[in-house]
Amino acid sequence: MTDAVRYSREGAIGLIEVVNPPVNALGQAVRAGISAAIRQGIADPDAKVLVIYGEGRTFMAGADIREFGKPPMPPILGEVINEIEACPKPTVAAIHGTALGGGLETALGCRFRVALKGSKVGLPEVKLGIIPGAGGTQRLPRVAGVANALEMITSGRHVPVEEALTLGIVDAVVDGTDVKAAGIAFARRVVDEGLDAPAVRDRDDKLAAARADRSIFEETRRKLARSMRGRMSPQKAVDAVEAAVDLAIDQGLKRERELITECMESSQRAGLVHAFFGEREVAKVPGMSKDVPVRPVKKAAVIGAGTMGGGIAMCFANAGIPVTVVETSQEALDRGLGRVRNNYDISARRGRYTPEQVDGLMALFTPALDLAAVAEADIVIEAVFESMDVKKEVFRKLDAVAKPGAVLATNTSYLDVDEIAAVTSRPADVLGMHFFSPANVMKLLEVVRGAKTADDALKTALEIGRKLGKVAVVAGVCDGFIGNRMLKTYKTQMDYVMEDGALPQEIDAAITGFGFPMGLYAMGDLAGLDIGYMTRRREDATRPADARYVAIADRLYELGRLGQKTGAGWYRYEDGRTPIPDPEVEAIILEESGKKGINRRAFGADEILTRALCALVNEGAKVLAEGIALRPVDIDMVWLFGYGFPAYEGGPMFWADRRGLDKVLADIRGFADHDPKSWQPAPLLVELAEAGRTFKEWSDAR
Ligand code: 3H9
Repeated sequence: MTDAVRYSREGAIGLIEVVNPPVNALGQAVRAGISAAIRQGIADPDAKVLVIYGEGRTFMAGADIREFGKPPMPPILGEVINEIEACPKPTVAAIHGTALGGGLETALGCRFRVALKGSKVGLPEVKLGIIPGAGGTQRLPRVAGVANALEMITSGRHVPVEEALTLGIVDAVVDGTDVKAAGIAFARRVVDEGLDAPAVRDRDDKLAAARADRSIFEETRRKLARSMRGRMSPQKAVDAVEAAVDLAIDQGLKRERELITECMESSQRAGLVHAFFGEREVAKVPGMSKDVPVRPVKKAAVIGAGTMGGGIAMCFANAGIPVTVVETSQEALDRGLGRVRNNYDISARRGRYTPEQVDGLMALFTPALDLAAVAEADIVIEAVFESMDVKKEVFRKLDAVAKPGAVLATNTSYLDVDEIAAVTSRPADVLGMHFFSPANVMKLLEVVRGAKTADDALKTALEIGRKLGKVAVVAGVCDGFIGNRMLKTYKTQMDYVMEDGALPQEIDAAITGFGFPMGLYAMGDLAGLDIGYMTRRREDATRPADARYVAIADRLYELGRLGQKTGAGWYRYEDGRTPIPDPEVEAIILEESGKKGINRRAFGADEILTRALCALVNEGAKVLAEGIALRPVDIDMVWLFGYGFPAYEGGPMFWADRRGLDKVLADIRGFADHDPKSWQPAPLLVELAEAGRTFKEWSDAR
């Protein structure tokens, strides 16, 4: 046996304990250990029943994801589970925490499953670009029925064990916190009451409905083609469950193995696993000691009750943190909190909250008209109008009233955080917390570290981000930080492509074809064309006189085409939200190209996409070299969680590494031949491409 699995006995109960912190992942040592322990249990003459459970905070949370992409190390999990299932003595899985993926598959290899109240089970493999590969697609339908199994496997949902009990996935749900005791108690019932159950492989009754009416498979495939557009593994999961219905179990298991192998080798798996670890990695700030304390945050304050301020305040309330919301007029305050209430009421109508829960959430808000009301807040987030003068004024006042040690954050999306910090007597407490709109929905939070921001203030902001359910990424100070700075370069290139020959719908189709949920211009219509217009007017003063300037968006703005809210922008809208290409826009584009004497040419989707991605990667390389982003993975997570970059592509820097930086550079050089001014290859990209290295290798070596 290995150290990762222990065998012991209490009376007639053989105990197999998995000890592989933090989540008892089923790495090679655990697999070998379980296999050995099962054999030991079989050989132990005094053991009548065997109980498998996990030490620490959880049952097994699945296969060890770190082993993906490496040569398989025997024994493979499917074989170990077959061994459990073939065990001549009854086996009991005692579940606490989460039994996910290979964890649930292991439990399904047992004759019985008992779970502590509050724990969860699920097969979340599709979220990693694979399918359950150790029998989950064959055994789950046999206990839960085909429809339930398809829903669970294709969504990856973590199912509360109380629900799993009604679905037939677990046999008992018990109170208590001691999983070993719960396992032993259940095992005693097996001995004393002679409880018996067939092996899951021998159960066929729940497959009958889908055998009689197979329409569920096509229907599920059709739905997934829409809801999981571009994703390979959910479709493969349907194939695997269908095999459970069509084939004898051993053939079904074989088919499942073939299908997971295809998924394992796919680039989607690589991208999604990068996203899984990336989401966790960004929380760790290189160079920051573990000993840096987090300041306690019991109360928060948000200055400004506009769309952004209201959304940020909702994040705190949702996390159970009381929040004071400050505005300058009663009217603005009423309007802001009215919008918040309305948002909660909508969620309540959709069944997310009861009316009492909404009242409870609203009770966490304290409206205020005087900035002095923030005096007790441990963190204050300013979300006022995006103007340096206005923000400085707020921070001067904040400095006078906020309590010592409070973290003072600005929600600016591009302004210089150091300049704002400098008007206070405590720049070490000042940083940026850039939420994305709608703030209560979007998962990205850029935490902007100023030159003088203290480590503990930064760590506190990251920790708060985590509590609010965000993916918090550290960024340095520059215009637009990580995300908006890269967005600007990419958008500029797309504007050039439009002026040189493509239409908005062609550009958007290339982008959504890659997997973004929305096109760049449809997104602009959603945000409102007034936002970009204001930004461009702000930039007028600093834009070099000889810079190429595309005025198409200005023309639309001047016509009152502000996007969805006015029924027209880059597209026109008949139902308020479906973009319809508009000949009027095309005429304006042709006119603007004509004014500059541009001989418009056709752009294929591939060229558009390559230009878009190369623009992102080139700017990303500059962002990295300047230290604005700490690692390439930080850029990737910004783009996944803030801008809809398809998770299965991993993010722009991951995409570039996989494509090969030499190829990316060659493309950029090709574009530069025609437009050297806007396509200057980033020095870091050139250095790495010429050395045959990747962004990740460069980052890991630092
Ligand atoms: C599978 O099972 C395939 C099989 O069907 C077929 C095989 C043939 N492996 O999330 P946390 C690490 S696919 C390796 O912060 P929480 C994680 O990176 C698998 N490492 O904790 C982190 O490391 P660090 C199906 C893993 O309490 C640490 O553990 N299973 C794994 O917020 C703590 O994680 C899944 O997809 C793993 N499987 O959440 C479940 N899981 O401290 C994936 C976690 O160095 N896991 N780590 O940053 C989860 O969803 C969450 O981790 C869980 C706990 C809900 C369990």
